[in-house]
Amino acid sequence: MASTTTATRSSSSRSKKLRVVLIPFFATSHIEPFTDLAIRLAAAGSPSVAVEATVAVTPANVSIVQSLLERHYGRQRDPAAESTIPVKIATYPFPAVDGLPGGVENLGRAAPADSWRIDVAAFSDTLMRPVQEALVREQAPDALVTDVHFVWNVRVAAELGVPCVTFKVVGAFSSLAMRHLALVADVASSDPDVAVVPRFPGPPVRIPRTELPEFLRKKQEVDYSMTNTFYAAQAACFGLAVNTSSDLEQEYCELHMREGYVKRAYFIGPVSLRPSPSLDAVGDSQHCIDWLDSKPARSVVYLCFGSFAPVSDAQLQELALGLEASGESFLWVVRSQEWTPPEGWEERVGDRGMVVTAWAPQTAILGHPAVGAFVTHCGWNSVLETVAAGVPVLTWPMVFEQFITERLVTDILGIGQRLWPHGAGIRSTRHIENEIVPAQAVARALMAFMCPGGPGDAARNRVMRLAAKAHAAMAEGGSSHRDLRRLVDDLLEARGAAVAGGPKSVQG
Ligand SMILES: *[C@@H]1O[C@H](CO)[C@@H](O)[C@H](O)[C@H]1NC(C)=O
Ligand SMILES: CC(=O)N[C@H]1CO[C@H](CO)[C@@H](O)[C@@H]1O
Repeated sequence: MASTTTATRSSSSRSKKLRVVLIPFFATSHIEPFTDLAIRLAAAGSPSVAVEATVAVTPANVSIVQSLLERHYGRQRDPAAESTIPVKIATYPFPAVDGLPGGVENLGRAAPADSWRIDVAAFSDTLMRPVQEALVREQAPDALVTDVHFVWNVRVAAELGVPCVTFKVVGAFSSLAMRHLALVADVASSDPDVAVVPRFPGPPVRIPRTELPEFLRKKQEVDYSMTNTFYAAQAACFGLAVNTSSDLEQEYCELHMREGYVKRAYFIGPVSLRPSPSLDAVGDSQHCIDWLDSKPARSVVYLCFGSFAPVSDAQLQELALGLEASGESFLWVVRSQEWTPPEGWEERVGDRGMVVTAWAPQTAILGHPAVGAFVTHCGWNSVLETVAAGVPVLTWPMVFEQFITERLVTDILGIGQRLWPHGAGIRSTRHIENEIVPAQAVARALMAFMCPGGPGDAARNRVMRLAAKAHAAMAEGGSSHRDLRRLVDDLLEARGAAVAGGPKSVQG
């Protein structure tokens, strides 16, 4: 009986519903923000128009979406209750990729030597388009939100006559710096080993070539027609949404529209102001918080290098010794299951340090008064989270665009410092080129940063001001809140236009 009622209700209210399908790239750092966007779009619906969002993933990654939904809506045991949740999950098959074992569908799961295969698959029209297109046609949504990799979705959406929005999980500064480095002739740099981001607002951004993402390091060899296709797709689609706020990256946000890179732009970050999830008191999580509770305010250094960060055992060793030598208290998230600390280290460090090898509740940790600094790889999600929490950072970038984001954090926003100073040694996006940061350098950087009245305090003042702005942007009437509403309104209007005029003719 209950199910009949539900079915009738949903078919009769079809016209009053905005159905959005969201398709993230195969990495946890993309799947989570996409899921969060789905939740926020659903919440932005009104009594007259319900928004139903479906996150489309491959089977092996369903659990990532599922656990976020459970954290947000609570665990639903009863299927009838589950059907009332406005965010759904749809799956499509991950194609067979040469060299990847079956079931490996996530950057964090692939062996380091294989992760490029996931990237190649994601950009492949022949591998990916058929499975995603079939899914989109079957779902027949009113709007599509796609990750930047899947350029064909813009065309698929046009064929269906629905708007397609690109959602970027990396901030405006880094993504535009990469765009300019790829496509604008680099004339400013006199040093062949250092790139200067061309035609960029703000102070000059200089980056040693070893610190650039792989596709930019190969500038000589790479065929940029692919990159052009990529940006052409962004220009052709309905609009661009970015997980940032105009307060945080104003000049760079404005550049999108000023340069005509996109038709519409929505800056909807930085973080969701949802009540922080009740820690499901699973051992480690609660244990971290209890341990932090026992420490004085701003006395603990928190270290975490994200869900995909290849750190060698030799580096972990130096880091451990550096933490020991610094005398500071620390909470350290180590992803490697195999690594064991140096002989006698745990005893010597005692209660001053805590090592977590499982998932750590980062938002709750950053929000804890005992945390005084964050040693971060500058992944965009971590940057947003530390800004929202008002915690200053020591930067230790590793891969992708993280070295670029570091410049925003240290040189533009001034909310932290490099852990390993400029000129101290070679840092690289290629694992094998990286020099090992020695223990003494780690100890020295932590002690200087944590010293009262030192650079850490100055950075804290700035990040606390940004935190206040971030919260204001997300609150009712703030810029990010308004942008999210505008996105929903624009999609509704586009749907209205499509219904009135029939599917748009396909261009190009
Ligand atoms: C934006 O990033 C923050 C920080 O990681 C994350 O909590 C939030 O879910 C993201 N929001 C969206 C809509 O992507
Ligand atoms: C099989 C596979 O790749 N699944 C992964 C999806 O992502 C989560 C989070 O990184 C992994 O735990 C799964 O193993």
